[in-house]
Amino acid sequence: MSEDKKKQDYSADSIQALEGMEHVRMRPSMYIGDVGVRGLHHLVYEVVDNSIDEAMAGHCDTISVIINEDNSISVKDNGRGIPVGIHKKEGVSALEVVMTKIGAGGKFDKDSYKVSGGLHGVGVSVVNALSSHLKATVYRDGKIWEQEYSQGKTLYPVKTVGSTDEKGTMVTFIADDQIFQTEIDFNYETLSMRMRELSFLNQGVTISITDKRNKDDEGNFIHEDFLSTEGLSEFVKYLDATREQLTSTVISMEGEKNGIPVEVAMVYNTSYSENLHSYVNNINTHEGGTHLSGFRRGLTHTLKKYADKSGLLKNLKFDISGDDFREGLTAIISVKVAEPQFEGQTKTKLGNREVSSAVSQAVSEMLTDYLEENPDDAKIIVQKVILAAQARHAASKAREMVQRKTVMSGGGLPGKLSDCAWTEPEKCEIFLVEGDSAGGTAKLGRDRNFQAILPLRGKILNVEKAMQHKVFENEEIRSMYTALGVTVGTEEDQRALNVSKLRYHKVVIMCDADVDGSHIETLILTFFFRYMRELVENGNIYVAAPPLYLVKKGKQKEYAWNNEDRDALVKKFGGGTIQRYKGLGEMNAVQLWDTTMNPEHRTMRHITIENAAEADRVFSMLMGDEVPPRRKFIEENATYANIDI
Ligand code: 0RA
Repeated sequence: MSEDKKKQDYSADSIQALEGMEHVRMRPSMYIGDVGVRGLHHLVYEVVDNSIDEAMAGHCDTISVIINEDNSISVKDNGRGIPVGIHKKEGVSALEVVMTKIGAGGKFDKDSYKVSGGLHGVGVSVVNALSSHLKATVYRDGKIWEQEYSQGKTLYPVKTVGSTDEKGTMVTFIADDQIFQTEIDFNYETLSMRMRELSFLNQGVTISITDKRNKDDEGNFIHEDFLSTEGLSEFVKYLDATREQLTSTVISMEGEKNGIPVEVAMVYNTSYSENLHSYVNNINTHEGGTHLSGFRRGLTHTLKKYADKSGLLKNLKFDISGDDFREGLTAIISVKVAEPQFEGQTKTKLGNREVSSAVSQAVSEMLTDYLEENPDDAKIIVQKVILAAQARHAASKAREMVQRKTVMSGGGLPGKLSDCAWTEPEKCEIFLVEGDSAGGTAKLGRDRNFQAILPLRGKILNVEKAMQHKVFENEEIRSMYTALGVTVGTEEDQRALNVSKLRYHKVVIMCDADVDGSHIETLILTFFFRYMRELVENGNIYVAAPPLYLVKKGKQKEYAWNNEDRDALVKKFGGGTIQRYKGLGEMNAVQLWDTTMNPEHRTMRHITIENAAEADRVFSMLMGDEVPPRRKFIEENATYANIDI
């Protein structure tokens, strides 16, 4: 190729690269999902994923994530280092290609296919495009190489800045505040949770996180090291730490089926809930998909076959359904798929057909071996399944009552509900209010056009510890189903939830701002998490935040939601009296409207599930039998047990 032609090609390519970068900045949500808190944190995951790829290729065992004081993020690994030589086709350093070409990723490393890759698998160049500044440092061949960028644009060609005997890559970026609609402020818990999860999913890789914005009591930066030597079986034990295991061992397997790496770990516990978490290329597939259906099929088939053969089902008077095999089961399924097809509302449902039989076969083999080798455990498991089937029969009656009583089937709304006038669910809200008296105040204070009130009496049932039929028989819970217009159970699937007739798109839990109130709030959230998960996933659930104080001086009066604001108000007014609101009942209707219900002024907590596995663990801990971990959690989380994970 002539020099002229080369130059031409290069400039054509660089124009293309620029266009790619501009497209990312114009339509960031297409690449990172959204430009809110979630998207912001995805930037970190995207960069870490590149290091995880390097670890999975067997070249790296340590990854460090640092939240710097200025909320810039550094991710460092001890891999081979991104190549810095001239990339033949592009005519510039490979590092520059990786950092500036959208979709370049690790494509030119033909030996290792790209298996990780963020929710959208978009590559570190997208992070570069959305950063006001980014610096890439490569430790390789005895030298330290560096290149910096601004909004994805190269500031200078790759240069050497020193020598080293280390190997690896470090990326430091500052998210661009022109792009994000939220403050550039990383949540340590959110990042730490994801790093813990990644360490379970990639056993043997040490992933550490350091928060340089905060120090602990000893004056050290907040820091955690995650290293899982047992991978998924350790993950399962971590999730079930506060549950009672039914068998002494976790059943697990790791292998390849039809060229697809499959890992599974599972254990039965004494609870009644099913906790399946599935991953594709380290991404949590909330909506499931072919790998999950493969798991279910393999599990049902193998256990049924074993139970039939063992004669334990001989005198059973009713059928056993797929659900019965999964009651009290905690399991993780993790597969690596070269070209995953993601479907579904949130693009977290695996579509690849071939994965289903791979997982189903893997599970069948693993479980058949286990049952043959552990006949005592096998018997315990089959007996648990039989109990589940019995309970299901008892529950189906109770559930039918929930169904029959819903509005859609003409059963009428609960008497305690003060409904709103408007009928368009998009515009309507329902407040689930602790206690009849606060319910009365809320009813007076609300805007009756679009706000409905459902008072709930006292502590609702702890669904974490109750069998299904008890849940469906509970009056408060029944009134929630009816008021919300949500039904359960179809001919084919007894547990199927139907939220298509949801009568209010905002469901607001409103409890007292005290310990009891926060307990009730947790009970209600547990119910939604276990029995109406879809509403949580669809973002329908909110928690109202009533103020804690009213500060008054003369004619001036203002509300405060925490001690800092309270003190600031006292200072602003130059003294004054402080009224502590202990409960909603202490406010009159106008005050409740002003502070907590009026969409113009209120601040509500939006409940989302960032990390379903962790949410599951927290709920089972908060609501389970073991008191010490619960106390510890509540103490660590100050006044409120914070469960919006
Ligand atoms: C492609 C080829 C090679 C390394 C990498 C990519 C690489 C990328 C990242 C991103 C973060 N950390 C990374 N570490 C390595 C190496 C090719 C070779 O050395 O032969």
